[in-house]
Amino acid sequence: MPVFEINTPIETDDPIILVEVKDKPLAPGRYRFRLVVRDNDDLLSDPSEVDVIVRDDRRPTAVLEAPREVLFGQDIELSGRKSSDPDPGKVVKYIWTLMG
Ligand SMILES: [Ca+2]
Repeated sequence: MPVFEINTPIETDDPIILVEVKDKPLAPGRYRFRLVVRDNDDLLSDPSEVDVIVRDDRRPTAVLEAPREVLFGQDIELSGRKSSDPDPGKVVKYIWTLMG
């Protein structure tokens, strides 16, 4: 299995890859993965990115959900409903920011 290193692309022919952590678990935090695909004409896609959160056992974890795309002029609903805090804690405030 390939081993992921920060900012080092791994190329596969398979559309699925497993990020194995059994020898080196990822510390709690947010990890961003990027996928670029290449076609048979050697053309590259724009990157698609997703954040994966390894949950902390004490601090709350924010999970922000939003549509990946909207039509021009359409409202955008953001949801923090999947945010959580390990028992017996609970999330009591949501703090939203529009980034540049
Ligand atoms: Ca807590």
